[in-house]
Amino acid sequence: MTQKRVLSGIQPTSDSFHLGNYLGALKQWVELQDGNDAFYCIVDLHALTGEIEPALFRKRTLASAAQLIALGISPEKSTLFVQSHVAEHNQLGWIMECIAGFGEASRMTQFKDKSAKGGADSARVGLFTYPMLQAADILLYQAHFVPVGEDQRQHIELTRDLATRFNSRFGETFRLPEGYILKAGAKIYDLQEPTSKMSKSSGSVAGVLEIMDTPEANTKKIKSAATDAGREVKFDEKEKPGISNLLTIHSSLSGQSISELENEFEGKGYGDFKGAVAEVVVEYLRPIRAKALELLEDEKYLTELLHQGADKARVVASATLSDAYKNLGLVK
Ligand code: ATP
Ligand code: LTN
Repeated sequence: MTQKRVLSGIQPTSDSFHLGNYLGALKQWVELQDGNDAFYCIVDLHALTGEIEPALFRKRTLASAAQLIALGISPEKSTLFVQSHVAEHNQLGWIMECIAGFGEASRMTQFKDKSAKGGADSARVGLFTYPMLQAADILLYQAHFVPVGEDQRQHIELTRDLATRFNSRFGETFRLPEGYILKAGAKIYDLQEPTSKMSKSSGSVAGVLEIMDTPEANTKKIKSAATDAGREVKFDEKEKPGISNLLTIHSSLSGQSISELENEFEGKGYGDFKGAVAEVVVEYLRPIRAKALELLEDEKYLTELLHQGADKARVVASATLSDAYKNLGLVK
């Protein structure tokens, strides 16, 4: 059986990834590198749609690479690269903008949410065209699967729509990708506001469990997580969003099922339960943080590795782009 192509991306928008990124997406990235041909991209151009802090870009891109490797992405098994190193992403991105309708782009909830936060007038055009660049990221690699969290489902649907439209109008060019979105862990919530998603750029500091945080900081965040009325440890997303979120986190990291955890903590209070969650999180992250810090000591190794990744990615991306140009009738 031939290997399946996998592609995904993550923005270098903070010094540290958080547990939502890991459980929603990165854990699946690690699993899918076995037996598949995986391409993983640090999408720095997408990160330009948020606050632009030149001094932080380099630092955060390298920190992202170090964390991805520490979390288990193996540069031998997967192709790890930076989006801006492969110019084909912008080139196909423009084509996708010319295929997409203004109306369908206006329906993207990520755009609506993020632009509403800063006031519609201050939203930049790049935030609006973001999903078309994302479609290019995916289609360039002829990906079968795209491991992402629940919040990205709509962008994957748009990507499929754009590919279908292009193929039927200009001839078979792109594979239709499928989202690879798990049921459990696909949406991890902010610890302080358990009805909003845990987010790098918009979460409350106290509500986001960062991979690079110290054990003490993460323990404190878990112990002061917002809890719900009552004192029973039960999974009930409607009535007990805070406890349900902590149950999902514990279960995803420890491998214990939610019902096993409910039984284990029957008759005990929220305090005991939070202590147990903190221990599971801290022990899980301890070696990962240590490994990432060690990798960050060797910037030369990290940049070389990313350049090698980009060289491999470019081979695939340029073949797809040249097909797309040819089918569009652009003169070679
Ligand atoms: P930002 O806040 O800067 O938009 P983010 O924290 O949402 O960042 P991204 O870089 O946009 O992170 O996303 C990386 C991956 O992590 C995506 O696949 C996304 O679906 C997933 N992801 C992000 N937040 C969560 C979450 N709270 N729960 C589950 N998955 C998540
Ligand atoms: N939009 C995604 C990040 C992203 C991505 C991609 C994910 C950019 N390009 C390609 C999968 C495939 C996000 O906000 N999480």
